[in-house]
Amino acid sequence: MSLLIAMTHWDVESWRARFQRHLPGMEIVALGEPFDRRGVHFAASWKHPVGSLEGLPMLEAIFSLGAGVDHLFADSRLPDVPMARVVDPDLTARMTEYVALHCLIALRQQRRYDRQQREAQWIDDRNQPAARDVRVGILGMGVLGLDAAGKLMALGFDVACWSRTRRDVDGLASFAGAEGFKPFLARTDILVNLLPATPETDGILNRETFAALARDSRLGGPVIINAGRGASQNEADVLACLDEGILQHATLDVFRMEPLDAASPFWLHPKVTVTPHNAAMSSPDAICALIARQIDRLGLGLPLEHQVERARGY
Ligand code: NDP
Ligand code: OXD
Repeated sequence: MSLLIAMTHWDVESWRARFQRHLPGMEIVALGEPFDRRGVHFAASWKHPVGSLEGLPMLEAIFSLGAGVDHLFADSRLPDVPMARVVDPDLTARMTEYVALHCLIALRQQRRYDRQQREAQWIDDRNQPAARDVRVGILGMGVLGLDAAGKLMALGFDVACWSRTRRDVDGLASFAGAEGFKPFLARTDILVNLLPATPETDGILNRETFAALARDSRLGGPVIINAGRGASQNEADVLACLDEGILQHATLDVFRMEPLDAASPFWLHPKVTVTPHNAAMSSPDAICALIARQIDRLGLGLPLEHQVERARGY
């Protein structure tokens, strides 16, 4: 019985060694080398090549090596077996750190103070809004959104969320579906995107969305933070809205094309913060341990945890 490592861009040998440690009885094989296709019961994928999981007659499950699964659905020939994704407390905590960091930078106007420091300017400015005066709106209230929302509320921010289905969380204003979208945006000063990339969320961060954000922000204008997926942003609209003052600042961890091209205008834009898709790095060991646990569950006849719903696309 074997587990197939099906990845591009990552170092296969370090993953093989980790899987071997966590699954001592399992043969670990990888794309690009000869292996018995009938022996493969499990596949661990990060951006596997289209069609490369076909022709595995004993395949029982596919594991995404990340929290996102858009890379799985990018394969139009994906076998119809159960799929699971990464949900890991360490990854979740890191995403919350990222979101809280960038909300606090916006709240405390840190970029302005950085500028003033470079210019040796001491401006005694007492006009600091309190966190309670700043409305954060989180798109996507799943594992990551919920954790970030709780901690932002603990910092005092006025937090709302938008998701497919409503959330009943104390102190959190919940909006859902198409009818909830505009009211949600209208009370948002900092828009945080933690949505998965699906056909429905493609390009959701666009001019119309930005124009519907609150115009009476204590921060002086709407701020966006995208740590979900690049496919959710219309990049031409982000740049145009920053230049036109419809947006005040954009912090972007994800892009339509990654790595971001050296010629991209995002790099040098004065109102953009770029991070290299590392808002929430996953610990490879934690991922292998999670997959080993899932395989144990299947062996015991239990369903996979964190199962991906094919019809929803996440
Ligand atoms: P979950 O699946 O737990 O949550 C997804 C949320 O998005 C749910 O609240 C869901 O609604 C909502 N949603 C999905 N589609 C729609 C839609 N069409 N309209 C409204 N709401 C929608 O995912 P996670 O929180 O674990 O992760 C979110 C994403 O973050 C990942 O898919 C990945 O793309 C990204 N990510 C980025 C990382 C980085 O380093 N930048 C690291 C890890 C993840 P409902 O609750 O109703 O189902
Ligand atoms: C993920 C990511 O999906 O790192 O885990 O983007």
